[in-house]
Amino acid sequence: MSATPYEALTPETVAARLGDIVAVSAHAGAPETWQVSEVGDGNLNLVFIVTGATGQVIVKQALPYVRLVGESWPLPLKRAFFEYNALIRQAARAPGMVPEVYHYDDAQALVVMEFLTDHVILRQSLMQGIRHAGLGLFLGRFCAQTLFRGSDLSMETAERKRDLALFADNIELCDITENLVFSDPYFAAPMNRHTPALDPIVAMLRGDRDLKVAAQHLKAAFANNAETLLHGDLHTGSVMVSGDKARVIDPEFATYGPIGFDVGMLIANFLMAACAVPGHLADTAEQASYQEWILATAAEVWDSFAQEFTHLWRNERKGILYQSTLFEDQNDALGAEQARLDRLAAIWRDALGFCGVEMHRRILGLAHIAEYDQIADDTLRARCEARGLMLGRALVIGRDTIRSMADVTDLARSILGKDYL
Ligand code: SR1
Ligand code: MG
Repeated sequence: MSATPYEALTPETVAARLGDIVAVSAHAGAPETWQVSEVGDGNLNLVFIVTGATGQVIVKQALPYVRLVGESWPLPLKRAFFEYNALIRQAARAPGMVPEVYHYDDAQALVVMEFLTDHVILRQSLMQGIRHAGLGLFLGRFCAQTLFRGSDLSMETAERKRDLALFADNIELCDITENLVFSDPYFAAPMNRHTPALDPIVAMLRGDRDLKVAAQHLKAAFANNAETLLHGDLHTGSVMVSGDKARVIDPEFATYGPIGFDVGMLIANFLMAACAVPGHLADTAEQASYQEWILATAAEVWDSFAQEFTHLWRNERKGILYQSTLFEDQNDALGAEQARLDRLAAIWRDALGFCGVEMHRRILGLAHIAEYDQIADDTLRARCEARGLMLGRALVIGRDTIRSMADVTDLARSILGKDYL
């Protein structure tokens, strides 16, 4: 179908338009048997589940505009190209952690990929109070493997520079992040919205010069520090889970940026889920216990990231940075360890900052999260969101002095126990 000009699919046209692609029918069976439903609940794309006689596949197609807003906000189809290229790199760098790609069509801006049987979006699971064993471990390892192996710590530098140039063209999606995450929350940008009861806190945050400056320092790091290939939108809506199994999806925002960005965004989404627990679980003892599980999982993300990063540093450091020629080969393993600790400290500081701004933009900006939005009671929602805003601020402002995940979870516990309205 690549000769055909782009046309958005519908459930009715999927079989006619994809039925003769062997890579698809090999998984779903003969097109006459297909049943197709559109299930996209994200902000940008169409997502179809194709169920056939022999199996299921996912068809994800970019729309030429932002689905959340409509045709008034055009968005290039080439994001499918970046998603495809990111997925195949992640599959190589973190085997078994992302869906397998079966087929890519550039002209139709679509990727056909593995259907993850029985999996649900992690965000949904977190609203139901479900625990997933080993989730933090998995996500921390995913971050370390993709972020280390996409950087000059690991890659052959010519290949990294080619990838840097390739993903630098993901301009419009970077522009979304640059505006929606780092700038819009800190002034009354046209597409922003927030729960009205938060007005006094919002005014306080927008009048906080140190916070505004810090957010711009973080934006500078995101825009300028092309350290590694990021997932670029690693929140709990980009993770699918089934019991103790998990996969990471949706890397269409992939770009070269600072290692701490993915890690910080991910931790932010766990912290926000913890803030939103009173809006979803009725029993107060259950609320407290589930919040503890979420905080422990957030801590596990960082701990397992740092542990896997350390393993990769010691065993796979074959790029142009911190060469073993200068350290281990000179009988100076301690030098390599000192450098590793310095790098991890810099990633940690960045991650705390990115974590804080992500918490702000999901409450004050255009793109909110279901955990907050699905709390019907305005006052309860505002109470939960206020804690998220205050925790976000504490992380951004405190990123030089907060030393460990234990500090973060202590801070979170203290803020979860307060009422800011
Ligand atoms: C206009 S797109 C809004 C948000 O949706 C995506 O999932 C990204 O998080 C983006 O910032
Ligand atoms: Mg997405």
